[in-house]
Amino acid sequence: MSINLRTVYAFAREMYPKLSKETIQYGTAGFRGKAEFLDSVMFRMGVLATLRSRFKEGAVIGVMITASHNPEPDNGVKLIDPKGEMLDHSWEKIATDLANVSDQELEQHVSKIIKDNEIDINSSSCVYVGMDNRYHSPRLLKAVADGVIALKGNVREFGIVTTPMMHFFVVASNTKEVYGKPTEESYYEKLISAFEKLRNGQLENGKYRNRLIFDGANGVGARKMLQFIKRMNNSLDVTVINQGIGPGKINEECGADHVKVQQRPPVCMPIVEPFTRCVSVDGDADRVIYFFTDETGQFKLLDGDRIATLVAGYLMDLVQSCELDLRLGLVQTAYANGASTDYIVNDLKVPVSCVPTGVKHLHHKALEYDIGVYFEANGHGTVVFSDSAKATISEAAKTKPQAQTLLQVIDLINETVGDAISDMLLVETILNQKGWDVKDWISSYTDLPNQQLKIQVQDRNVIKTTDAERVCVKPEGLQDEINQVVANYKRGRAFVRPSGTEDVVRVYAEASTKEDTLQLAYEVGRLVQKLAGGVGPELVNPSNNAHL
Ligand code: NG1
Ligand code: ZN
Repeated sequence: MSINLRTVYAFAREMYPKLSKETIQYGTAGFRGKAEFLDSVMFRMGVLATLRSRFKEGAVIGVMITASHNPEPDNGVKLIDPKGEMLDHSWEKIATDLANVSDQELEQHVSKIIKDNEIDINSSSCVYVGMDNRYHSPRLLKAVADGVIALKGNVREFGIVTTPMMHFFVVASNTKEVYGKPTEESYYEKLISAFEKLRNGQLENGKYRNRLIFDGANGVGARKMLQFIKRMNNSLDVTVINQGIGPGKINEECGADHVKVQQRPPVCMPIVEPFTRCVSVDGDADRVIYFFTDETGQFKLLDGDRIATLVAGYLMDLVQSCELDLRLGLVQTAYANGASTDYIVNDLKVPVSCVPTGVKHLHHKALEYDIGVYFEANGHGTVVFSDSAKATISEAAKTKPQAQTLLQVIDLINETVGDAISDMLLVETILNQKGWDVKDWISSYTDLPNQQLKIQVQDRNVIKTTDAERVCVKPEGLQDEINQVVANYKRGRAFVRPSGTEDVVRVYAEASTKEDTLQLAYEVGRLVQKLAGGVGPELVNPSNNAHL
């Protein structure tokens, strides 16, 4: 095989010219932005994925085209490393530089990446590409594929899939199919078979009912949930809403992010009995949250923290009942509700760590435990089991039925990344086994009221943080002012950080009452506007006082 890097330049110039001069960054979950400016980025990520595959001696690298929970006009791309992890941090800068060089510099730049990383450009490579159901995704997928072809790499297209399915396919292939086959059918088969074994024909138990509303966010999750339902032997009674076949747009007034941040149900909710379990996933189905309304019609949220505590408590019980010596730990971010952290430490007595936002950070930390449970409050998370934990559990399963259950639970979990549908099936399994309804689940602890704000600033990168984003070190003085404000509120906590997926600074606040929380978020938001170059409209004071 002889590869001429001129081809890369020719492709780029003729088909994927770089239209935007604005710098684009590989952020919390890859590149994101308005779809019309992403063609050149996608082409270059096809090139990069091929180089990465060659760097990894021909292992499969995944490319997922999605903007997850962002609005419909946005799209994005993230790379998946051979073990199913997000692209290694050391290559994020390479990705950012490659996405930003001019078309004229491209050939030389690719040649430099090859040289710096000692890549054998003539070796074999394989890239898997998948996309969400945004209308611009097929065009962008072709750009990625052309990037691979420009370097004479092998590309396999999976069409419309969820993000976690892509991670599954990559791991399946790189483990020589020990994890499953890299096909959609094998993915369904693995999860459904584990779920149905764990149910063992018991559809209802105690206060657990089999019925569920599933909000698909008009995204990929809706389509794939319908596929699950077709293949399941009525083991769950699921009604899918926001299926993405009507006029509704992806994530608009629906989906996990909307429900979590707005703290209200999605559009198109049918009338259901109070306390019916409802689930919302995001546009690419890697996040899941639960919600319900009580007998007075009040909306109640069961977010990623709730799922994490439910799962950790359940796994802890199983491990203890099998008398296994395994270290179980839980990983959260600063967005975790303070009440959930207290509950984990004081009641569950499970070690907990806090890491910066972004599942790559959570995943890495979770790998330090034998059994690592990680969830972002927004519902993105999973459980990872070390190889030695798996071996210990397999050994115990020869004599202990609880260890057999644990093995089936491992099969039900998509360990490669947060997977909304797999997580949901796990929650359903746990609630069924415990005989719990949502009232039982929510009563384990009481969430502190919390509020998030998005603040527009001139340049969000003026904000620098430390201590898992809980402390802001720049602009100077901002943290001191935040501390002074927070001190006025009972159980008050607040922090600010630049978003890695949107051009905003995020503010998080919690306190003992809803009113205090809104006021605290407002006051911190105003501080960001004042000290970090706010450009947006003035925030509205929730207590309707004059400006602070
Ligand atoms: P940013 O925009 O960096 O806050 C958001 C989520 C992350 C993660 C990424 C990737 C919040 C507060 N932030 O990141 O947790 O899920 O998107 O999708 O929910
Ligand atoms: Zn997502």
